[in-house]
Amino acid sequence: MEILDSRGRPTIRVNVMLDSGVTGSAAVPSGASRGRLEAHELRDGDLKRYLGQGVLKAVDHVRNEIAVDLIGRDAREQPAIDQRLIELDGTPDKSRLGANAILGVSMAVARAAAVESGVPLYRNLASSSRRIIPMPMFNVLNGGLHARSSAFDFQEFMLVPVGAPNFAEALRYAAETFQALGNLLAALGHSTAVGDEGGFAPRMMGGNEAACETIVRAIEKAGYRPGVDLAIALDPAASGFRVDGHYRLHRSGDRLLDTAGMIELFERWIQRFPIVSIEDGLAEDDWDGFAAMTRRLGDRIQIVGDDNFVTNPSLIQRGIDQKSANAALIKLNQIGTVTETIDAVRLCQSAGWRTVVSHRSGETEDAFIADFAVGVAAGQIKSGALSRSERLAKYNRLLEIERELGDAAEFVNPYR
Ligand code: 2PG
Ligand code: MG
Repeated sequence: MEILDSRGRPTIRVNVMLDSGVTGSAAVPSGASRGRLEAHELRDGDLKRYLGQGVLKAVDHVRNEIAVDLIGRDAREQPAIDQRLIELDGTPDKSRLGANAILGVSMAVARAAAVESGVPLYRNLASSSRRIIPMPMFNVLNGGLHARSSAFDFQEFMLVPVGAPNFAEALRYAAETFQALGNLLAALGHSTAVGDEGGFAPRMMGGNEAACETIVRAIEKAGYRPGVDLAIALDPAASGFRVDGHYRLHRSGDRLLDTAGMIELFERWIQRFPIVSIEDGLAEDDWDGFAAMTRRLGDRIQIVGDDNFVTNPSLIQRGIDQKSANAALIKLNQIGTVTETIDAVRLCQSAGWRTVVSHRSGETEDAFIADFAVGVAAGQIKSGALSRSERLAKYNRLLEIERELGDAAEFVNPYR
């Protein structure tokens, strides 16, 4: 069925019922700052409904094509189901049936199979016997395409509770700091309205750099030690401000930087601020730049590829070969099935790369990625701020998983 996401735009929810009567349901998220090579999200284009963003065609494909074909198959055979979905679609980017239709079915099947087997979803997805609760990255300042009126060219400024002993404490460190940040912004006379991922989106002077300074102050105000208890991660989402082969930082003083200039800026920042990870610091087509940045900074911080790899094993393989990064962002809807997403994670793990399972800026209350991150032992997750329930749903689910696992739960600082 067609439902609405956290931006009030249509998305798809799929319900699967097995012979036993057991059901599984899943809802598909949607991005704003998308990689060019992501699997295709099918939208109706009918301007009379939801400005053309309806997903009734995708819903129709699930009901009248996918369901008809899958009825009678074994829900426990996720790889076979996903392979069948890929064949049925028949295109390299899932554009015929729609990656949203395909992923909704794939995730709902995984859920139903877990219920049928009487185990939690993370256990049913498990590819490792270790139960690693992911280190979270909490988005606290929003910019770029996620907050068009904010002062930040960079899309995401995140808090990473590297010193927390477990997930519940990590959540507390970050929630207290998020509130301290809100109080600090208010005291400075800035807006505390939030962007698409729940982080604050003020129009403060000084732009990107001031964002990092203010986060450090908030960490201290909350009583924590910058770099020891809480560190900073960035997702500039640089494809969004790439203009004619340059990077145009127009919200923070209209500077035009080339690739080398961007890398120098990051290097200066790493010396000044407790930054542990930079995702999409350069644009998705700047493959040489990514390799240069990894050579220069990769032994000091995590370099994550998102728009360039789009959770696609063949693009990740290219990145591994060219040493373009040392980590990949993992989003189910960039590639379109659960099995291919697991393959992408495994590929990273076998190359010694780290992985960060990620939400999209358009989300739903579905917390699938929380279970997914634990199941595949991803090690890290980002699911937005400490505000807005579609973001908190994932963190609250991780609290539940950590509690349920008890002593079997491991929480490790991936940057050590
Ligand atoms: C990103 C994502 C999630 P979007 O760039 O990492 O934060 O944004 O879903 O808009 O592509
Ligand atoms: Mg990104």
